[in-house]
Amino acid sequence: MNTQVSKYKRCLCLPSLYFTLFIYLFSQPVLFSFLSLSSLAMASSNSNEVKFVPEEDNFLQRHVSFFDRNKDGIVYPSETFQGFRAIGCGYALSTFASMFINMGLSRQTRPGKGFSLSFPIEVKNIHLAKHGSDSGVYDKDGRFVASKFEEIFTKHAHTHSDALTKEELKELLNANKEPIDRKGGILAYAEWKGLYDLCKDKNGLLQKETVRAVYDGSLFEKLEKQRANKS
Ligand SMILES: [Ca+2]
Repeated sequence: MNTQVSKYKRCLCLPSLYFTLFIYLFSQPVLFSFLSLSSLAMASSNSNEVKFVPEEDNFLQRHVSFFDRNKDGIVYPSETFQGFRAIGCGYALSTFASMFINMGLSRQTRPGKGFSLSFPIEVKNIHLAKHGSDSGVYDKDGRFVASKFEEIFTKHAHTHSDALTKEELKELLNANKEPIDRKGGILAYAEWKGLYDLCKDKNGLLQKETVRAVYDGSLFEKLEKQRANKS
């Protein structure tokens, strides 16, 4: 697991990825400055409110709650940034992720509410941002479906029972792809491809325990503790 974690962190430093991120960020300096200041103010103003506790069996809420740094149930861009920094990501990747994730998910998690330039993500509604063509490991409410998780490996882990090769991952994606759901298919591909590239071990295998740790967010907590112990 430690080897996989080290690999994960090394991969976050890919020069080409940083170059792409910098190009994007330099094209949006005014917007990002505004977002950062407004979301920092919002996160700070909520620091004394009742703490939000994700449901124990709701892995999707637990996954997202890692980034809710003040545990008020809302993830602002500044908190997403802090979360990525906490697990060892660089400034550029953390900045890009905070904008991309919050701008992409905010509206769906706030049903019936108006557009907000602070781009808050409501953790309790994160299941509303789920997309199609996924593995079904998160149910419609975001709860972990153990049988679906096991099914990933019983159906597609042909070479090793507790890990996926690159080809087996392609097989999984093709099996999950819904015919008329192009958007969901692209998102699923991006998520699994990113997970594989970042977390595969030295033999090119995506280990079962790593995949599970991503689903419940415990991989993030492990990375944060490892980073804190080193400093
Ligand atoms: Ca928060």
